[in-house]
Amino acid sequence: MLQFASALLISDLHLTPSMPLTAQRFFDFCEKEAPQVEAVFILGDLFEYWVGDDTSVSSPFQQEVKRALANLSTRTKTYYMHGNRDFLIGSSFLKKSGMTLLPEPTTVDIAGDNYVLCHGDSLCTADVGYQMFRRWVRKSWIQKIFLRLPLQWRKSIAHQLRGNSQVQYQATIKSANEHKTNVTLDACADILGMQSGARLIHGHTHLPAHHQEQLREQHWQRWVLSDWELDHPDSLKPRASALMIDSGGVRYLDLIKNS
Ligand SMILES: [Mn+2]
Repeated sequence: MLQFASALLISDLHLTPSMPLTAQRFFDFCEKEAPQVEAVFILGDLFEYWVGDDTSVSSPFQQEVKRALANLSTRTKTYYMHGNRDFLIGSSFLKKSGMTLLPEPTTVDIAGDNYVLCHGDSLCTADVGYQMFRRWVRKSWIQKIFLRLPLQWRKSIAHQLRGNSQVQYQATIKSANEHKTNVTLDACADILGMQSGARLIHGHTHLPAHHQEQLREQHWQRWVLSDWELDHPDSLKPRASALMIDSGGVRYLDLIKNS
């Protein structure tokens, strides 16, 4: 098992050229906070969307993110796990950025405790439609076909899927059905196996919090990572944080106050 004395965990930055302040905070994070720990874990949805490594060559923005990651990975170990928006990040981009891909879930030892890491979408098992969609798009033969489509087609498919999930997401929140877009106790218990006192860390739901949870005989702690949003402060509360783990324990690092 991977072992580290200290780590920072982030997810759901949803980086895109139209959110320059969020991107800038990430570049600063790579320079300032990240090199101070032994390992950085990016638990998915680093990018708003990803339609193939071949597109990054022609995108100055993706090149800039790649350079920041490549520089960071020379100073501290940088691990990446696929999210539901950037699961098409492939070996070419990983190699150029110096990140090591982790399978989902992965258990790591940080400062003497075991943590199970995942992006989080696989835990939202109340959303049966989404889980069906997820099983399809994670099939390698489907991905191979998709990656051979012309770039404009790929972009337009990705755009439509994003639009759908946005509409659905908002409808779900309004219909007081929000448990559908959150993780279920059953899925958490499943992923942790039968180990009691286990520790789970994930992103995806954009609901950062520390939970003590229990299902039947099993109990565990769960930390949810925050998304990053620094570009629309009028409509939404600006937010960006990382989870810091070292010999001092587990805590959220507010990256807005500390910028
Ligand atoms: Mn996600």
